[in-house]
Amino acid sequence: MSYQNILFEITGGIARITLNRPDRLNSFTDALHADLRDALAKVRGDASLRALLLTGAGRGFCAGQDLSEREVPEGMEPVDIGATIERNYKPLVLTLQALPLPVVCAVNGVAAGAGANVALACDIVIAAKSASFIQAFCRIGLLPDAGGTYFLPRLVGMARAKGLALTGDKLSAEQAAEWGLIWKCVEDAELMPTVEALLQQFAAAPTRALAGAKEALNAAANNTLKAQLDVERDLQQALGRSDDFREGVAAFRAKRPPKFAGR
Ligand code: T3D
Repeated sequence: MSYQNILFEITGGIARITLNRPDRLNSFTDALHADLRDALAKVRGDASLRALLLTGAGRGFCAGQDLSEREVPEGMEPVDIGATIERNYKPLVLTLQALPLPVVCAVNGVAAGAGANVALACDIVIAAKSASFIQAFCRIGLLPDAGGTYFLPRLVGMARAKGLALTGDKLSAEQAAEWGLIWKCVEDAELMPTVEALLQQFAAAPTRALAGAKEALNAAANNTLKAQLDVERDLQQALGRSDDFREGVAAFRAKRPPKFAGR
């Protein structure tokens, strides 16, 4: 599957998307968003998939919006960025959150602006030690978007969220892992082997159970305990009828490793 701005491949039940504008640190253009939208629609439509990887080509993960698309010549009206957020960033973040499989983000280098927050919209974020996270918005007169004001306080608490958003300071990958912003920080050379091992683990996992856990945890952000117990009951009820649950119990009873089909 060939695109101008991303690499996209599917092998062994795993979809892999690589943002591919390395000379511009994989910043988002309208064209890149269109490629991503198309690839993610394919992922959504393929029930055989067990995991998705998002990463970047070259030395950066993603530097957010390509600012060359936002320069306003004297006397011209600025781009309506409410409209571009509605068209591009909002559906991207909502799609990553709603996909019924684990989305792993391998942050291979700097993640700035919407690039940082799209990473945070993924389920498991693993960063190379040399990577960093920058809420760069305040440096150019904007506020964190692409879900930044939602994810940051939930992940690291309000004090750190405000510190990051109001200073635009660079946060190292190591500090991000210590703060709980991301799952893990690993040596640069270990990034792709670590991510690949996790993708293989997910490809053999009970995919519906992982999707259920993801859905329930995402719902918990805004639920009361009672509502959340209802969410767990309903999702678990469906999982109780799945082939993978039957197999999991049978394998446990037979003292053998389970062989999950992902349904
Ligand atoms: O607009 C809407 O629709 C609303 C949504 C907004 C979402 C947003 O993301 S707003 C925030 C946009 N992003 C930024 O403000 C970050 C801009 N980039 C940087 O601050 C720095 O590039 C980094 C801190 C990320 C990395 O710095 P460094 O020193 O490692 O690299 P560099 O030299 O600055 O960048 C390398 C090249 O990429 C360079 O081009 P050149 O000089 O080699 O020709 C640079 O201009 C280009 N580049 C980096 N980021 C962007 C970019 N070009 C266009 N847009 C970028 N965002």
